Amino acid sequence: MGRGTASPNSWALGDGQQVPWEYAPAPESREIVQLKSRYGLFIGGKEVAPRSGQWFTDVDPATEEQLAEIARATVEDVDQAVGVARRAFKRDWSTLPGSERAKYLFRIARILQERSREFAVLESLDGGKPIKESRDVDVPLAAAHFWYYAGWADKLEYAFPNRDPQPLGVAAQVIPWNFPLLMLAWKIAPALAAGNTVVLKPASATPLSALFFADVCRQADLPAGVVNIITGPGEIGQALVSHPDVDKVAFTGSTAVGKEIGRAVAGTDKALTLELGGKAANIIFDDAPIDQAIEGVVNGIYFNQGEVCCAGSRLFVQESIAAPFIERLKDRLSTLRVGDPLDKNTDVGAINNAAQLAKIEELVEAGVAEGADIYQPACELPARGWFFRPTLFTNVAQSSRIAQEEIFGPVLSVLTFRTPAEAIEKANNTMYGLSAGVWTEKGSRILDMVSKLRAGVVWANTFNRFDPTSPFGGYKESGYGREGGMHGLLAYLDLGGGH
Ligand code: TAP
Repeated sequence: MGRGTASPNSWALGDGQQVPWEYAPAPESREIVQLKSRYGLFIGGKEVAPRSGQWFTDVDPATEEQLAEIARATVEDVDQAVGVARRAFKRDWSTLPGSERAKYLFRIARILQERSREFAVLESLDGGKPIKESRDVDVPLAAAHFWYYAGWADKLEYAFPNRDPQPLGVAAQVIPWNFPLLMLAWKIAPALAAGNTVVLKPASATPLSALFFADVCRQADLPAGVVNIITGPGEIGQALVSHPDVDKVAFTGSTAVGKEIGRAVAGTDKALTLELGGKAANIIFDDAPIDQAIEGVVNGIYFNQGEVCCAGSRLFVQESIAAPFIERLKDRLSTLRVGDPLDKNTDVGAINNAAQLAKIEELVEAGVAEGADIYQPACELPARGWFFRPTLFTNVAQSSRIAQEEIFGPVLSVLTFRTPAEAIEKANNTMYGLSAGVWTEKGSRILDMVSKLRAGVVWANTFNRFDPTSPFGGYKESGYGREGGMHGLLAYLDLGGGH
């Protein structure tokens, strides 16, 4: 299986000898995060105990140790949170001028930046993601969303001229565990900028950053009830999105749950946006800048352990360069450092939860059983925690499960093509349509491919780039509606004459 060595780094001595070396541990201190033993619900600006009197355990995926106990909300708690959000909408938030709402959003953005180290450590502790990613991507991007939408709050009539943009009311928002703080920002920032109030349910595996965000709301003096956070299992999410006094539902997560939510909302006048799964094609032409493309492929699938809805999980390499490209990719894989998420040198952290690890293992076994060739570098995995080696499959059939199903893990399926038409046909042969990547030096080819790929986002000569000004969303079973940019505002507004 493995080809690499435990220590892929070495100095050449000039006489042909290689002296191997290892990275010294460089752990970020977790002292900055002060965890309480228990977290209640955040309703009406206060932390309240759940009516159930029940709590569930939140664990660190890298150690399997308990981080805190989290409140298990009841349907009555959901009802209370929606009622509080409704009153805050009527009494405070919808009556404030946009420029006043903007002040709160700017304040939240600034506090997130001031507390960025704390949030970065927290995201890595709770989610298993490498600290360099939570520090350089999750937290700065979350703050950037609040900065960006703060700027829109008093300019809605300029964003939609000759219309009458009005907030929808109470937004029910349900988010997943792969980017807990960032998904919260994607949901809360545009909702608040547009004048809505929210009730948000984080994933049960990663509730902490949302609960710390409650503290940010208090610090920013946000009027009570404008943001409410409830925690609990999927059925509490179901109760929230089905609540009759909710005007808008925004969900990010699996396609299966997205369909359930679609059914729950059907026949009501609730507005709905769904951000679901993906199986993105990353397409490498023979004239691509190869060094950059290798980095783009690695970033595309191993960033956040591949637990990314828009991950470049299907690699299409033009046949003429496939063999050398795959060799170089394997060499690059052998240099990835897998381990402690809090270590600043770690490239691939822990898998978020045990169920997800089991799903990855099952699909990788299916890939082997279906006859694909597996490559995994011979890196050592920590003895405790949920870890999985970066994995690459070659000889993959289009019909194989690993080419069709979303694995949501550090697993890449490599396929080949000869012509641009064949690349398009194979890339579009999926039930998903969230994202894609094209690597070539020809601008005209990029434009041609972009117009034919059925994907909401297409990156050219880069991958996994996010910006608050840019809309993001899918085709087909990847969902509908857009988040980010002006499109993201639109999802929280009634422009008059229907939305
Ligand atoms: P889901 O089960 O879809 O969970 C996402 C969120 O929905 C969580 O907050 C979850 O709560 C809640 N939820 C579960 N069942 C619900 C229901 N019937 N009604 C309303 N809310 C409900 O996703 P997951 O278990 O976190 O991940 C499983 C798969 O989802 C992954 O393998 C991946 O394919 C996909 N996924 C996609 C994305 C994106 S960004 N598209 C992100 C994460 C996961 P609990 O956490 O309490 O169950």
